[in-house]
Amino acid sequence: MAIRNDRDPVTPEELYGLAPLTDARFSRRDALKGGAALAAGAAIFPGDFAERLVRMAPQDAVVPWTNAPPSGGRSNTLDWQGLTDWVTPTEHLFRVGHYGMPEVDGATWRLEVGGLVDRPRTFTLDEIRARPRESVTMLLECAGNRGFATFMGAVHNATWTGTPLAPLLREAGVDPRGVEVVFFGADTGTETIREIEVEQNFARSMSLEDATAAGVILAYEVNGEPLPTGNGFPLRLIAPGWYGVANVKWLTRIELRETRFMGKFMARDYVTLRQEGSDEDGVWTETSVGRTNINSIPARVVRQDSGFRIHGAAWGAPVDRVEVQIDGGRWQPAILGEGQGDAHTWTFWHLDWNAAAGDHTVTSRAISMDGVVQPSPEDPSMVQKITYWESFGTVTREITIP
Ligand SMILES: Nc1nc2c(c(=O)[nH]1)N[C@H]1C(S)=C(S)[C@@H](COP(=O)(O)O)O[C@H]1N2
Ligand SMILES: [Mo]
Repeated sequence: MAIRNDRDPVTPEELYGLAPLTDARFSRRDALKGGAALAAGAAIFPGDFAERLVRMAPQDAVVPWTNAPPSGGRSNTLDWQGLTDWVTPTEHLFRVGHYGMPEVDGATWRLEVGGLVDRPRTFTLDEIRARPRESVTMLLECAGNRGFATFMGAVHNATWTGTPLAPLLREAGVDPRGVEVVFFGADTGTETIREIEVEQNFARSMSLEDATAAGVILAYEVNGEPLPTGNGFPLRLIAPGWYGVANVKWLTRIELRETRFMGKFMARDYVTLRQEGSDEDGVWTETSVGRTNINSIPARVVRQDSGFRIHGAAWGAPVDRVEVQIDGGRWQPAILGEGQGDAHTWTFWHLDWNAAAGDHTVTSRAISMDGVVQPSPEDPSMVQKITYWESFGTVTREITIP
C-alpha cells in the first residue's frame, strides 16, 4: 500500500498564494445582509469574531456541521454553509497567485500571439474587446481543493465574458507543426531547475484541439465587470472543463509550439502521483492536472417548517444524478436544481430529511452522464494517490440535530 508521504502542506494561503481578504466592500455588504441586530453585533465584537457572526447571519436556519473546517474567513474561499448564490458574487471569488498578484496597466498591456503562426501579432485591450463577444458561466475549482482537511472552499461559479480563442488562432494562421498552445501570464517567479536558477513566467499549455474547443475564451469581464486584479486583469483564459490551474490569468503571450510544454505547472507542480494496480504488479503514474473530475459536497442543512433540508452542489462533469447517504444507510436520490443539464457549471441539489435529534453523518456522491461515480476516499483511486491534487472523493459531514 502506498504511503502518504506528501509533505504536510503548510497553510493553503502559503501553498496557493491565496489573496487575503482585504476587500473592505466584503464585510460591509455581508453586514447589510445580516440585518440590523447583527450589524450592531459587528460594532460590539472585535475583528474576526464580529466577521464570523455577521457571516452567519443569513444562516439563522442553518444547522452547522460539527466537522466543518473554519472556512471563508481568511482568504475568500467559499463558505459552504453560507452558500445561497448560484453565481458567486465577484467579491467572493477565491484568488490563487503562485507568483503573487501582479498589477497590470491596461493601457500599456499587450497580448502577443506568436510562435508557429503565419501572422504573429499583438493586441491592445481595446482590440480584444472589439472582437466577437461570448459569455460562459463556469465552475472553477483549484485542483488542490480538498487535498487537505482545512481547504475545501477553493471553488467559484461565475460568468466570464470575452472573445472566443479559436477564431483568433485561425486568423493568426497556425502552422501545421503548431500542435501545442502555451499561455503565459505576466507573473514571474524564480525557479531552480537542475541547480540553475531561472526567472519564469507562470505558464500552462493545452493541445491545439483543446484550446480551440467551443467555450474556450479570452475573458476580460467577470459577472459583467472588468476582471479584478486578483482574478486576472486585464485578460485571462477561461477553459470550461479544466481545473483552475489551466485558466491562466494576466495573459501576456499565446505561443504555438511543436512539442509538449514542460513548465513547472504542467510537469512538476500540479502533477498527480499515484500507484495504479496492486503492490506486486502496479505502476506508478505521474499525470499533469488537467480536466476536472466528477465531484459533489453536502453544503448546508437548513431547518424547515417541518424537518430539514440538505442542500449541496455537484460539478466537474455533466451531472446525471446525485445520491445522499445518511448515517451510512442506503443511497437516496437528491433532487437536482439550478444548473441541471449545464455541463460546466455546478448543479445545486437538495434532499428533504426528517432528522431525529442527535448525531448524524451526511455523505453525497455525484454520478456523471458517462456513468462515472464519485469515489469514496477509501477507493483505491484515492488511497493510491499520494499527492493532494485531484482529491475529489466523497465528503462525509457530521452534524448534531438539536
Ligand atoms: N498567471 C497565473 N494564472 C493562474 C495562476 C497563477 O498563479 N498565475 N493560478 C492558477 C490556479 S492554480 C488557479 S486555481 C486559478 C484560480 O483562479 P482565480 O484566482 O480566478 O480563482 O488561477 C490559475 N491561473
Ligand atoms: Mo489551483
